[in-house]
Amino acid sequence: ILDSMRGRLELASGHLNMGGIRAYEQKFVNAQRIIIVACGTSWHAGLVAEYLIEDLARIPVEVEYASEFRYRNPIITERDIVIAISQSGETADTLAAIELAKSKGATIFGVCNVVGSSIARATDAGAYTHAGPEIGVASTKAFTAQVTVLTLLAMIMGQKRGTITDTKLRELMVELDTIPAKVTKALELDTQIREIAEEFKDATNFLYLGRGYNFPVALEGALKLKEISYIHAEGYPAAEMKHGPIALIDENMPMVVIATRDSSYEKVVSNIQEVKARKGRIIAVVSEGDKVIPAMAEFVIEVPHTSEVLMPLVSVVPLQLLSYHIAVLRGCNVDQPRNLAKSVTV
Ligand code: F1P
Repeated sequence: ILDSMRGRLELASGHLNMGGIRAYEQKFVNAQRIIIVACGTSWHAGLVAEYLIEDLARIPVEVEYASEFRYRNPIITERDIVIAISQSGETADTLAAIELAKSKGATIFGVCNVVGSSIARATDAGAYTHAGPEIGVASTKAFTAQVTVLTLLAMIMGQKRGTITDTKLRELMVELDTIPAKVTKALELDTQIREIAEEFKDATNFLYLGRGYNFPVALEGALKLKEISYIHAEGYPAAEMKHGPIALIDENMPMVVIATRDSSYEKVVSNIQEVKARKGRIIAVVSEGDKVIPAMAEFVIEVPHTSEVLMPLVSVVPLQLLSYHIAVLRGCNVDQPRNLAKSVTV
């Protein structure tokens, strides 16, 4: 697992199909808006991309469920770029969203894993994630590879549009190189996370909270748990908790809070206090060396620190491991979860 994770990050950052991006460089630079279409885990990678592109390239982004896109009458123009993200490259809803956007004259950029797949062929240009085939049905390594590619894309767009400085770009490039080692360290948390899984394997519900770049990670953590362990789980932006989900918190509710040190850290700390006051069982994912949250949470998972822009690449790993161990302890087949198809082609 470690080798393939290291390998895929190197591949994604080293052999990105830059030709695909370069050919459409001016379109990207002048884009009025970017619409991202995807399903499931790929949609969560799209949400991370929304933060990245708006932050680094200052282009407005909309992230759409491909499965819903065509059922309204979306406004799409020739000046829009549509980014379609898919691990399998065969997801029928994503293909249908691409066809609709194409018919309105938008430029379609694909982020796919499988060379020659239907989605890759339907797009005008694209970047392959080269993450190798997913062994199981549920996407895991596809997510980190997609986010890596989308990070590079946002950095390139930011550079071309002059919305990030050369110094900032260089800093991010240097930091990106440290990510494989940080992911390796996160994977080494395996034994600790298995112990946490033992504690929660009989839970019937889970809540996941995150803010900023960690909000899509919360959604992805909840989806992984649902997909492979069949436990009901929901992810929310941490601040949304007060607007409803707070009613669910009691001494039986496990709450996974992704609380790494970033610009919203203090706010997340106060969310944890609110959960604690209602006796929720807190499993916190924090940056290494955090002194505040370990005094409040029942379980603490320390991940290597990295800047918030790159944090999803690291913070998702313990959540994937948690879902994996809970599923295995419940006797679920993690590679072939019930009712799930590798490619959703209808
Ligand atoms: C999308 C997706 C996956 C999920 C499962 C079903 O697939 O929802 O995220 O884990 O495999 O399909 P894709 O378009 O990324 O191949």
